[in-house]
Amino acid sequence: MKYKGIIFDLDGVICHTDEFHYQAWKTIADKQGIYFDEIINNRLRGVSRMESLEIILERYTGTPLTHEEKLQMADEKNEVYKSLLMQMNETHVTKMVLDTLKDLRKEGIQLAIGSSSKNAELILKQIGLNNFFDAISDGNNIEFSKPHPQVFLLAAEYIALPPENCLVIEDAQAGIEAAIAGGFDSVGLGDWAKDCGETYHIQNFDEILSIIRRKY
Ligand code: B16
Ligand code: MG
Repeated sequence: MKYKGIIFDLDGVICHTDEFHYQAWKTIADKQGIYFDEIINNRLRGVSRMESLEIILERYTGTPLTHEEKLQMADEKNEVYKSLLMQMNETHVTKMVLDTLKDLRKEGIQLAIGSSSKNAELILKQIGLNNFFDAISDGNNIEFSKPHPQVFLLAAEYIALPPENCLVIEDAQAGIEAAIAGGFDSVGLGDWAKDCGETYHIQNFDEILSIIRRKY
């Protein structure tokens, strides 16, 4: 098999937290009187927290904010977001995702997480997958976030495989770009990671199995 390891993005691939991100950013934006909607929220997929804030601030018209004020807004958003994450539990992972992960494990594939989120460990704990993956590379161990490839390169290093033997699964354009920049083949899952250079495109998570089992 060509792929000996799979690096999964977390938000939008293993589980869905975009609604929580939206609600948390909306709380902050409303407080500051900044226009924010679901369309702008779609631009935040896979993008780091501070870069997300900069996208939201494109609509800000008040006096220029200092770096400290921006950090405070991002911290405030994160507190709201973390309290929303408390609603998550095992039911936030679909049976299809769980069954596919178990089947991939049976195939002897190394399974890693490559997420921009600094809350990846908390999310994995909430959904009951904190002890499942062989390695976790997330927003806490990187200097540069997607579309920079660092998070995936570190994940590959953690599972001791070169990029050419790993497959990256992503739901966002920034993630596909990061995979390409790191020399990884990639799978775009769903409508937000389509026609952006992905090696394969799928609509359902279990289609990963047929890609992995393909003869090259
Ligand atoms: P946090 P992923 C990303 O996770 C989210 O898609 C993105 O919307 C979020 O801004 C980013 O994590 C940072 O998250 O504020 O929790 O550190 O898709 O790379 O798993
Ligand atoms: Mg994602």
